[in-house]
Amino acid sequence: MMRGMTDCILIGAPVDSGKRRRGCLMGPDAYRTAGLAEALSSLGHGVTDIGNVAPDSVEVDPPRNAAIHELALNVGWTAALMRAAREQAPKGFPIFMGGDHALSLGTVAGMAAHAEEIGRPLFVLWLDAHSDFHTPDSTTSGNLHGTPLGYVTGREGFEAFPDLPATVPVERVGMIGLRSVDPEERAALEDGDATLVDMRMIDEVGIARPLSEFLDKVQAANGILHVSLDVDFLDPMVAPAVGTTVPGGATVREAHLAMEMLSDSGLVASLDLVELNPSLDERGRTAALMVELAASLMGRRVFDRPTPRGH
Ligand code: 4U7
Ligand code: MN
Ligand code: MN
Ligand code: MN
Repeated sequence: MMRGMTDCILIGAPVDSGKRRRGCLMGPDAYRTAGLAEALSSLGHGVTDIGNVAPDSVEVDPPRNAAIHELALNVGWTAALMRAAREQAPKGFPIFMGGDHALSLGTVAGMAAHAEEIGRPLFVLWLDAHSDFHTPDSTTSGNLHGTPLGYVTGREGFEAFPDLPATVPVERVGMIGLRSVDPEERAALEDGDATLVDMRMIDEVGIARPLSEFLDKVQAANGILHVSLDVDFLDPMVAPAVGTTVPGGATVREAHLAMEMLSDSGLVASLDLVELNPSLDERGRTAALMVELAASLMGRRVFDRPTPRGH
């Protein structure tokens, strides 16, 4: 799916409604400035930047949970991005330039619809400090960037949002990098069969083994994989441009290895780059690192060498 030349479709998703701290709306232009398109075309890929998506304007009933922030705007983004993903996925490899993680309510739902249309199961890899498995009823912060996996896996409480064309059963979700999981999320995850890889596991066995086990599952099911990369997957020392910093994150080396293995797998069909807040960056270093990681995922290599077996 990704070896060789790919038609990359860059889609700006300047979603800033998934949390209270503003700034992620500048993300798409920060990726453009950091040279995402050029990095991909230098690898031999075709690149089309279709510009930014705008949210639908919708009206909603007041939420049951009074803490919820910007419900209508998030619903509008979800509808618009679901449509964009579904339209673009048949034409190439969509890269959604966020925007906060609320954008993934739409992109993953749209990719799930696309996967169903081509008759293959969609798997989702969530590279994030957080599990983002809340529902609008369970979130205490009221920030909907903490809910996309709750939505796409079909948890209850999303009546205000568009009906899902296809759900992603939780056993097709892998979360890697976990170090901040709220009690309600943990209880709900313990009932399901998601692949859960916390930082302790990465410290104990490395990132390669659990990732390759998850990729084996995708391969065995003839699935396609959507990757959602939250800046806070990375350690805040190397990726400061994020509102929700959690210490003890992935290193540059772990993140690069993950990207290279994903590239080798040939299973990845689409990518979200989320939570970059350029107003918190230091001389563009986080945007530059995210571009480097995207390039590795799309085939950049020092030498071509697969991961040794047994890892
Ligand atoms: B992100 C949180 F309470 N769980 O619900 C919440 F810890 O997209 C954080 O991963 C959510 O950055 C983080 O607000 C969402 C919190
Ligand atoms: Mn997230
Ligand atoms: Mn996060
Ligand atoms: Mn975050």
